[in-house]
Amino acid sequence: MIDVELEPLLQKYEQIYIFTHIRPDGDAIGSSLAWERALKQMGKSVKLFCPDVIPQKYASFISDENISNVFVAPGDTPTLAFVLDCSDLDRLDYMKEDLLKLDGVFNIDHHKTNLRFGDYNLVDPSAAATGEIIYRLIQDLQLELTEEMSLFLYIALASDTGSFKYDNTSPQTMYIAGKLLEKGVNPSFVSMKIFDEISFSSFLLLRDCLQALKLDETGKIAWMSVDEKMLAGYGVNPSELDGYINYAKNISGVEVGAFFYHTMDGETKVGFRSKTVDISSIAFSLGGGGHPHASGCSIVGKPDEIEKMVIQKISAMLA
Ligand SMILES: [Mn+2]
Repeated sequence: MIDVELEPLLQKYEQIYIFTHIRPDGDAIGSSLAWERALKQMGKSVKLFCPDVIPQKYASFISDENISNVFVAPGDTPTLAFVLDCSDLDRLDYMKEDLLKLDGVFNIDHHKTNLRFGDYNLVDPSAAATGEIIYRLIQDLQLELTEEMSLFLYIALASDTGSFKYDNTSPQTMYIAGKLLEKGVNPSFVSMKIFDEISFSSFLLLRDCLQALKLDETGKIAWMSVDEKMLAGYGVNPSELDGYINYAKNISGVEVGAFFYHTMDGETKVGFRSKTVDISSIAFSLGGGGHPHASGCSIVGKPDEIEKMVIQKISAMLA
């Protein structure tokens, strides 16, 4: 699974950079923060990078945190980069080029489609979240799992399993979650802050989306769309759209939920969720990626044409 001995490799570097993906989710943020704390315990100088802003809902957990969206050149110090939760380097967006300035790239991920782009690769698709892999590394390196690290890892696991509801939730996931609770993590606080609470402005936007929700003639595909103007109208940040798609997917009889976010620059971000079918092939065929039941892609074109094309692709797949 891992193609290098981690400990001797870490001994070679005093400085370590950690990168995670654009539109960071709980796994990206939680696994990166836990790994940062772990490496700091080993006496390393660590910097965290993400090519995006961190959604507001994480603020209460990482208020003292500095995840930079501006790259800082490492100078003359040899620097090892860890890339967490990224199936390919395009997920680093404008920070992709910065990796080339570093001395080694260590890829840690759980997407089965991971391109193994690193000099070293630790890819385990059986892990429900990158946070699961980080938990195991912390154990293997015999580091202290603090309450704070446990909280970060719990957020990672809960995020990628939809609060332990998706079928990637394994006995291993629950075992680790149990160990994290033993460290003092409060599960109801995490669920409320990360998954349940939404701002009132986001609620108003959601109400508009639900009003315009569409169902195809078979009743198996439901979709919603928003454009950047609607978001601006309510003062909603795109990161707050997470979770809207579940309303479409959760309707009885619906197999696939789709969500379209049309931006001003002519790009549409499409999200897919499915109950049982593997929907990721559609995201891949459109240049995106993800997991069997949760994936997404970006398409440039006219909003109504994109919606029509995507819904046709889903219909063809379900037929
Ligand atoms: Mn993940």
